Amino acid sequence: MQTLTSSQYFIDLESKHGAHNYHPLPVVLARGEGVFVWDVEGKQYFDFLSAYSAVNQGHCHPKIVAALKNQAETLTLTSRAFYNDVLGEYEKYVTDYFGYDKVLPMNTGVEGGETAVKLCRKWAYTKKGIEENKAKIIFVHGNFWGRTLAAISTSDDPDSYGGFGPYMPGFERIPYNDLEALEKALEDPNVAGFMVEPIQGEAGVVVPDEGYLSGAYKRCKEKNVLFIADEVQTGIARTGKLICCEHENIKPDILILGKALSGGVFPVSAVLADDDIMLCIKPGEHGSTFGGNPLACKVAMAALEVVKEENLSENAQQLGELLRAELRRIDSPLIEKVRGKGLLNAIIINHEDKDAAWRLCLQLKENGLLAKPTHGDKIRFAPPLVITEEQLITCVGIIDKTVKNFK
Ligand code: IF1
Repeated sequence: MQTLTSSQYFIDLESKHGAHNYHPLPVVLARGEGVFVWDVEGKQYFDFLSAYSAVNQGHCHPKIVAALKNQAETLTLTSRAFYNDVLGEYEKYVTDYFGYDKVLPMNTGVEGGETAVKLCRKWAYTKKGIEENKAKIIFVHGNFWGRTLAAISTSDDPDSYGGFGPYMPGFERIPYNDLEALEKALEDPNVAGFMVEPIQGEAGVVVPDEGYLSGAYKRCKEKNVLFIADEVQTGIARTGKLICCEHENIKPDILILGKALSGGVFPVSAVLADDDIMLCIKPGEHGSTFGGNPLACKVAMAALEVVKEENLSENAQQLGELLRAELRRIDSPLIEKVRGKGLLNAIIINHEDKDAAWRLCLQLKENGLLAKPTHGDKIRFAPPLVITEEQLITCVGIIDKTVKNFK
């Protein structure tokens, strides 16, 4: 009888005891450091997914792990029933860092989105004077902001919303990257907010036209509608700026952060806004057990310090340009398009076999690079922002070789 490889052992365990709500690439990871991860058989890989842009600072960054360890031995959770000596320090740090009056700390990205939606509705009724329960928030086709019932109620992806109805009312969807469609939607006086990813991650790294974000922001301001930026995936230096909206010099009315806010060490998300919006939520109207816990706060401050100390935005900007240029030089009909900003990139695969992107990822894995397709024919290439030019060139070599040998 063939002995089980330890990878197969772990895959079988998950299949037997875990919900089947994912279809992972068949690799079992046991260790991560910087741009590298190792599987249980000890094979090393370049991580070109970065846990969907949660480990921008690289796996197990020593400074962030040290902050976690330190606080873990001191005070991990007080709940918000009491004060503690970390939350206020973090709130000052993160609001200064991003330039807002206030932060509402949460845990996961989707909780950040839910918080932003509630805040927008609250502002609509208490400040804009929209009739109670009539507030509308505009989303765009192809959006993805998580798996809660509100998040899937705005989705046009059957895999996301199918079989989970009934859906939450008060949401409208318009085409992405279409200012005319937004203008038309904004004619409705009950519109309170427009929530958008500056680059659509899950949809396959869809980059809107230059000027779309600033045009959308301007139109929202003209109609006293809140511009809500979901920067859970594009934020924290991923696209070559601290937040992606910076590429068009706009400051979102509500900014949602998650993922790399903690460097992938702990679930940390945040909603930032100025007082006229944030103070619409009163004591007891929103929160969460772990929201703003001392452990999360210390980890997030360390993760944000690393972004500045290691110039991760600049690195993402420069190496992103290099990566796209090098990918575009690969001479293969398999690569139909290369797109992205900073180190959030994707290639679109051109092949009659609908599983080509998946099979290419399996071969990339064999060649020591981990990536995963999104929406069938797109493969996201998003390494940790600490990658060096030399490592990036090595990875381009792996991608080139794999594409050239692909059957
Ligand atoms: C999974 C996708 C990416 C996000 C944006 C909010 C959230 C996400 C722009 C919610 C989360 C994650 C979810 C994760 C895989 C990953 C993902 F493929 F699911 F769609 F990145 F594209 N806004 N995206 O991308 O944050 O609640 O997950 O912390 O496995 O579902 P979360």
